Amino acid sequence: GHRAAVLWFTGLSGSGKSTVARKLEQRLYAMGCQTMYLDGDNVRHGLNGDLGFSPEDRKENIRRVAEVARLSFEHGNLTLCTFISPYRADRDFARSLLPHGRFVEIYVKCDLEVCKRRDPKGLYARALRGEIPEFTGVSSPYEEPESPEIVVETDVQSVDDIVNYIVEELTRRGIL
Ligand code: GGZ
Repeated sequence: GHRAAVLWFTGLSGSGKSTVARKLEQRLYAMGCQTMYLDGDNVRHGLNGDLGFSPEDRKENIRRVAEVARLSFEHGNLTLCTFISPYRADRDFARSLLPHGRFVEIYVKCDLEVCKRRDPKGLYARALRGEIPEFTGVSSPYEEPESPEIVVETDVQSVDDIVNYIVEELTRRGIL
């Protein structure tokens, strides 16, 4: 069993948020946990298809998904959210919707140069050519978390090690 919680992954594009969250969700499912997964790229094609990447639109993007995460939490799910969520104030808003201890901020740390090198969708290359305005890390800021519950480093640790570490931390925190 598990206690409901929101696992909020934040980090640069290409940092590995979705890779880690997908692996973790598989692991949680195998443990018998009831999960829900909200992903930036996905949500932006549907629910938030009307939003772009200005600071105001990112704020609204996070506001809506934070509300959906709250509903999912209230339903009893371990809710995984992967959004760049570059602004501290927006992440703190998401945190404010949940009871103390039930919002777990996971900073998926990865050197910007490594993200640019990975560039799985070629977005950094396009952004560097000036073809994508307000691209996080290139022409739009990323505010690092100041006191996240969990920090993982995808340019240092393997995905399996990271998933094991998160499971340990969630256990230590009484969520698993
Ligand atoms: C950042 C952008 C941008 C701009 C498109 N800036 O790596 P991806 O491709 O698959 O995931 C990124 C996704 C970011 O959406 P989020 O909802 O997570 O962003 S935020 O929390 O800041 O609202 C990236 C793609 O959309 N993408 N344009 N300008 N990422």
